[in-house]
Amino acid sequence: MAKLLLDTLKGNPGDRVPFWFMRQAGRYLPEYRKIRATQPSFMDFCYNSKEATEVTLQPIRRYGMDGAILFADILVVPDGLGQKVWFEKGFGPKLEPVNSVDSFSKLSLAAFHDKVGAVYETVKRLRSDLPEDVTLIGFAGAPWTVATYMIGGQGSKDHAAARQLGYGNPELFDKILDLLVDATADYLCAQIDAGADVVQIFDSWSAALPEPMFDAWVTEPTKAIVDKIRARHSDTPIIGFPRLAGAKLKDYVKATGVDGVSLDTGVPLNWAASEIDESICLQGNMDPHLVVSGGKAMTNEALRILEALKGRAHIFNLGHGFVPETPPENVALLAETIKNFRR
Ligand code: 1CP
Repeated sequence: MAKLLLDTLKGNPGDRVPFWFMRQAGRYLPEYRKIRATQPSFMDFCYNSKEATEVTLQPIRRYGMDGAILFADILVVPDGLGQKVWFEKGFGPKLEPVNSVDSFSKLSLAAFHDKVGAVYETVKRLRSDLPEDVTLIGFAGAPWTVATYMIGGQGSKDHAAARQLGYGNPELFDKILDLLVDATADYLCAQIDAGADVVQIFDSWSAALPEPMFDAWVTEPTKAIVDKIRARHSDTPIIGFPRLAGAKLKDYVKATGVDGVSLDTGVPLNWAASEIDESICLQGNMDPHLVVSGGKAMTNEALRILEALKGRAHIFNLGHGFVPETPPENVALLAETIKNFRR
């Protein structure tokens, strides 16, 4: 059976614009919160294949998205490398920082696939449980974004610890990025082997890096991952998401060789449509906060986005993930609006 989202990424769009939403599985859904409450910790939840499969399917049952994104987290990769990772209630992720030769020396690829194997099992289950026309999206964080957590030991606004290590100890910093390139490429290839149709690489914190650092820390590691995946799975489309990259987006797309690019909310669509090669599928880019208020303001904005990219290969999505306070009925109205639009 045809998969509209996968076909659109491969350059064969249909008469409807396919859609999925970042964080479509998550706290805005009561059925997600119910399962979340039964899990001892967030990392345990990511490695519980049965429940991870269930929460991946929940939004598809409600809204009929064209794509299902695997439920897991970008911090599964450092965990697989042997770094201690945990989530604190009301705070977010915490990691034992990797910021010295000594702490780096404890990381290794040796046990990686064993440690994260439950994620591959989730992908296999999804492959058999998903409706045949739904595209299964695997994902990982890009090395720079994952490194900001690994080095800082937690989320931060300015990623000071990672930037300062990158400037102050480039040798160690490059070793961290190189290890992440290898681990992430292997991890994504294993998701494809298990049944993922498409993979997305999230570089959520690529904003405001100086140009040479953006090239070295964002673009080059992503290109290395794309090349490694292509060598083993030449047919699997790859979506890049260099969030808030601004004008650097254009060169990122060219240099990395991604098949699709996810646009954050601030990217002007006319600019993207004219500056990014037509062979590249554009994904995005509704403001997730507009789905909190909903109504005509939301549906008009959805139609503006759909019209602006009419004629292009386009996957409708948000510019970033749903926030927890999103009313589920607004998501239903948004999904209907997109499904009823003809390109
Ligand atoms: O307890 C909970 O339910 C916590 C909420 C949550 C969820 C639902 C977290 C914690 N992670 C996830 C799942 C998740 N994370 C998915 C699953 C699929 C889906 O989109 O439905 C994906 C793709 C991610 C990716 C992810 N995790 C990113 C990249 C995308 C983005 O949002 O920018 C990042 C940065 C993370 C780190 C993360 N995970 C969770 C938190 C609270 C954070 C920290 C965010 C921060 O530093 O501000």
